[in-house]
Amino acid sequence: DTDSFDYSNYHTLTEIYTFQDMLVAENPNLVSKIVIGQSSEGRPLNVLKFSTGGTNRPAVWIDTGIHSREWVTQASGIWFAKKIVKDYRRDPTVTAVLNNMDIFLEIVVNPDGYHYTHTNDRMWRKNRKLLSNSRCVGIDLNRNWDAGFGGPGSSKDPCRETYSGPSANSESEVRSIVNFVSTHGNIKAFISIHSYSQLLLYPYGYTRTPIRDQNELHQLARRAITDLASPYGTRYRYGSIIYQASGGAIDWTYNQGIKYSYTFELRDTGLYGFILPASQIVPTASETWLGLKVIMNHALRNP
Ligand code: 0X9
Ligand code: ZN
Repeated sequence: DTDSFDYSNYHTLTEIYTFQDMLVAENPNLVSKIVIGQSSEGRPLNVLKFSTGGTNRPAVWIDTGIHSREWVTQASGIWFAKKIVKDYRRDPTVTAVLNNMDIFLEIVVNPDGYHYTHTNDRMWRKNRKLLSNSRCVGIDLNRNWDAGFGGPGSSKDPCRETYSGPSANSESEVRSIVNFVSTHGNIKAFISIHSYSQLLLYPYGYTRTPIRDQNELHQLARRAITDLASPYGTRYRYGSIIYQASGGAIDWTYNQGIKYSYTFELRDTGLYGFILPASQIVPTASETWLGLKVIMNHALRNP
């Protein structure tokens, strides 16, 4: 069961799929699983829905693992899922959020890449789409969104780590989220979680033009990283352009009208980088959760 699940270690894709099904089976009144699509290699794209009722309630979206090698993010996603279930009716913020909003959590946005990091190449970042025009494999799923697609900080070369793909939304893993978000129509916050660098970013990444809500998102980011730092003193930087990247998820969601669009870059700042020791999973997830709660609580109380 999910009480004896080992949250302090990394897990294979199969183990994560089993975890998701166990959590649903144990909490049928709170958690359900939605399959929003299939990866290019045919794996299910699972989203956990945490809901206490209502129809099409305003919602928070959280995703982890769009880049497969960022293992602390999928591990944190697992921890968040369990934390939500444990804290509903115990923690006042989680309870208030879930009494009024739904939470959608996609723990493994890039299952093919994640599987590949276990079997072949721990440092794989992109998906595993085969290309007709190149021997190189995969598209960067955080360059494939329809926001400044193909611009600075992305590459047209399939052999590069930041290859944008042939066209915006060409990738099923992206298109499935785009369809889900568009059809839902009532997402208030969209938080996409990466590692590493200890950053909290808001739009835009594709242009230096400031967003209309720059001031509000900046202040909210400051409050989020302040709470995040409280248990262990982990220091984050925050802002919009810390480095330029085009075709990213949160720029698209922001342009869709989802004001509270953020990207976290979790621990560390480079000592271990993507290969963060498993002993840091629970500390990383738990401090990040404090930052997430600040954003969710703000989204609950503000238009
Ligand atoms: O480059 C990315 O896609 C993200 N960094 S990562 O090292 N995890 O690959 C960050 C994208 C955030 N967008 C902005 N630069 N604003
Ligand atoms: Zn990333």
